[in-house]
Amino acid sequence: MVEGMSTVEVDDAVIRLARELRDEMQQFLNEYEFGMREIETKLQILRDDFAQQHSHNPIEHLSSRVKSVDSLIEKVQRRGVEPTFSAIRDEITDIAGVRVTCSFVSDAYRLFELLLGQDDVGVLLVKDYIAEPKENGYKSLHAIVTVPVFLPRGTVHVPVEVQFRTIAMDFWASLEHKIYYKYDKQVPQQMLDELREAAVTASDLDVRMERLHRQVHGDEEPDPTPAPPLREIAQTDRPHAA
Ligand code: 0O2
Repeated sequence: MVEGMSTVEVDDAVIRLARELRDEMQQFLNEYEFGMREIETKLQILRDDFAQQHSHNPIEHLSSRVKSVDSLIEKVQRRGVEPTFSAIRDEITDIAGVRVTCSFVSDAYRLFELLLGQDDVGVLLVKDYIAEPKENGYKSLHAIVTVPVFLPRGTVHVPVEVQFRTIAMDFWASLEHKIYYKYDKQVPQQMLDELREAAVTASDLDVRMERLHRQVHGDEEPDPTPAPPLREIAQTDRPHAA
């Protein structure tokens, strides 16, 4: 066999394999993109209906992202997940993420209840970092939900991480994130202390702003249902179902 010919055959096989892998990866990520869009639409509908009913917009900002391939690979390695699509699908539940930035804490809880109460939304996990902030001061209400996506090849139930927070919590989290990466995760103690104090200040601001808002709007808006404490909720257990 001529030496060069076998090299060409191997190259073709490698290229075919690479293309197959690329297509499989694209199909894998597309499912998360579609699930994310379903959740976004649900939140937009809740926002528009809420704004019409209560004459204030509960969502200041809605953002979403599908994890980049690099960041997904980093998480797969860090968590020691088997590098197969099936294992990644089972183990990594924040490939699709939606962030809901609300004006007030009560809006965050209300939207959480309304989204998680929908019949086609499954609940995998709730972490209430508003009721129980993280040690560093981080606050947000996290839920991993599943949403059905109807495709020609069948229905897939896609997990989406939804984070509900206020503008003040979002401001704090984005600054903390920048500091964390600027110092390559070795943030000086004095700065960590200041961040914790700033988190308390942000919470105070949330309380004051909501109090002012209620004074202006009177009692026309009901008190939000308190959120469940920090815990895991099995998919079959649907405490938020309407
Ligand atoms: P990105 O780019 O925002 O998605 P892990 O994901 O392994 O770190 P876990 O337990 O799966 O941890 O998730 P957890 O605690 O629910 O938090 C996941 C996401 O919440 C993070 O995603 C951040 O967006 C946010 N978050 C959690 N803790 C903090 C914090 O202390 N500070 C800030 N600024 N954000 C936080 P990613 O994947 O880190 O990044």
